[in-house]
Amino acid sequence: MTIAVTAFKAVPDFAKGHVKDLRVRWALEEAGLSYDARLIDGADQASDRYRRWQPFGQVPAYRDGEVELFESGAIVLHIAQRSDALMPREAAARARVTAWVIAALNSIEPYVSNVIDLDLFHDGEPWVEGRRPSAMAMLRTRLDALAAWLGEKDYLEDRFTAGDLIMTTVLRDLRERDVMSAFPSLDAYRRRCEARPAFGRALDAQLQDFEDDEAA
Ligand SMILES: N[C@@H](CCC(=O)N[C@@H](CS)C(=O)NCC(=O)O)C(=O)O
Repeated sequence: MTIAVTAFKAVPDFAKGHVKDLRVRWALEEAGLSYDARLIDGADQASDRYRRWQPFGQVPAYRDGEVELFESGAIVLHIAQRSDALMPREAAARARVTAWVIAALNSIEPYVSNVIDLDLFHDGEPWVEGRRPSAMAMLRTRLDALAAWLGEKDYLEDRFTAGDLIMTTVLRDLRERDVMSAFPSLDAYRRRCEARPAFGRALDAQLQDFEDDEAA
């Protein structure tokens, strides 16, 4: 059975290249697995049929011959468990990949999202001025710790894994915001991971689907 991944037909420009199906597309590209992108719109999101696949109506959802899944982290871990390209074979090393996937989603992403939320969705609202300094301070604390862990290493562990894949997608959501200039090693890490050919193919595929929809 061909692997299916859901993605949006259309999004605002600021979201292009940042929609979370990118994580799954990237993992599949690293693993050398082909897939069909199932493009959905608002009506699909709200439908009972789609909610049975993705309870929150979000993208991505994923299906292969074995499982039906939602949550990008769970999907990427599922793919990683089947691919040496994303996870080593040794049990202790595999457990650490899981830890880094969860760290990216649970210990870094909420603080990135707080700042993105203020800048993209509440820009100019009067309360933002009071909230932004503490959101930035918390984000910087987490990025400091991440940079300290990374040190001189190329990757979070001793090779590229699904943990780096998810962490990169979290960090790139900061886009070129000033905060990243204070963390040159993290910025270089993000760029190193984004330079992987599999990332390029995944990004191109997401952007191409939006272009095709606009041309239709
Ligand atoms: N925790 C979910 C989050 C998925 C998510 O936020 N998807 C966004 C697109 S990047 C979405 O579908 N937004 C529309 C909505 O929430 O209704 C995951 O990682 O899969």
